[in-house]
Amino acid sequence: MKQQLEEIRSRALAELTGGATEAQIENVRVRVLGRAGELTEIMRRMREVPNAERPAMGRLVNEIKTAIEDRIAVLTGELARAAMARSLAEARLDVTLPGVQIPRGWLHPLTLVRERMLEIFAAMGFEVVETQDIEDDFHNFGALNFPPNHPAREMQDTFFLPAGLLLRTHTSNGQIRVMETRKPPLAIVCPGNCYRRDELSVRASPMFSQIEGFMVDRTGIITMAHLKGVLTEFLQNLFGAGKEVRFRTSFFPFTEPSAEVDISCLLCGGAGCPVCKYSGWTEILGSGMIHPNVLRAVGYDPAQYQGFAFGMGVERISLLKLGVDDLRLFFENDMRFLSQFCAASEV
Ligand code: 2NL
Repeated sequence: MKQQLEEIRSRALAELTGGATEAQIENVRVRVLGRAGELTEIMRRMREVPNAERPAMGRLVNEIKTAIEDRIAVLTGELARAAMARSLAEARLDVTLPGVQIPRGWLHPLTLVRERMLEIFAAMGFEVVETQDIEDDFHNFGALNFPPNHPAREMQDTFFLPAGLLLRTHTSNGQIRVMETRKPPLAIVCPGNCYRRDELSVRASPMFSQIEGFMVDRTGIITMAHLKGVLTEFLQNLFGAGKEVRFRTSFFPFTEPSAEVDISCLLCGGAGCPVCKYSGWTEILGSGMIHPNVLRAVGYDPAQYQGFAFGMGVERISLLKLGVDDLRLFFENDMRFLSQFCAASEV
């Protein structure tokens, strides 16, 4: 048995040399130390050994077992160190390299201008209400005192849909819907997209956006003076305190009296230049006192309630505000254009 043990030891240690692979090491471990391994087998036959020799034989078995286990631990450690060294050499990581820049988005210039406009109205106490783009004839035309044969109601101006519906041509529908469901005092602004059958051009688009607004209370409370005050405050806040504001008589079916509102030309400041066609003024928005027929249509008694309303195009104001000369640039989404407004917090 002693002879056998020495053979197991010398064979195992001969195989467990410096160049041994992981597989070779594992082979030896299973063959010698495994559950059915050579040393385990010897242990099982220990009772064949005479009593006197048994302790010495036991010590020898343990000594060989420990020697082989130690050798395996050393070799396994060497293999692991070599693997780590290889991995460190191959996968070099430079933690000082700059990271991958993730480009950061920003708001579209039309959104920036619209938000700025709404902010000014909100600061004056107006509430922002959004309603649907698809509307019926009553909320887009009828309630707004459009006569039955008004040209806006014709096929060539408006996108009509089946079932008597259409794409709203202004955001007045939102105001009609608010007045139908709520009682004054009300101060509301309605932003949103509008649609008209226009060719896309430098100054027109079949889809555009508006902000309309109105303020209504009992007769005598909201007057033309409030119209002038609110719109002057709005325009001087948006375009600069030094801008002059002018109210000019006009006509809309839904207001009486009506006023067009101009500001002194942004380019020449009123002196006259090709942009303002030497008038010194730029037309910005339309306004007026809400027509009694409109008040009646939403169920308000015109003898009891009165107020003003106004409407303006967001694209037109954006062109002026940002110094852009072609409306189509807002819709093409060319990054060379949009990126000029990525720091436009000063809008
Ligand atoms: C313009 C002119 C205007 C209104 C819109 C309005 C709405 C209701 C009642 C009365 Cl519900 N009026 N809106 C009033 C005057 C002018 O827009 O040039 N827009 C671009």
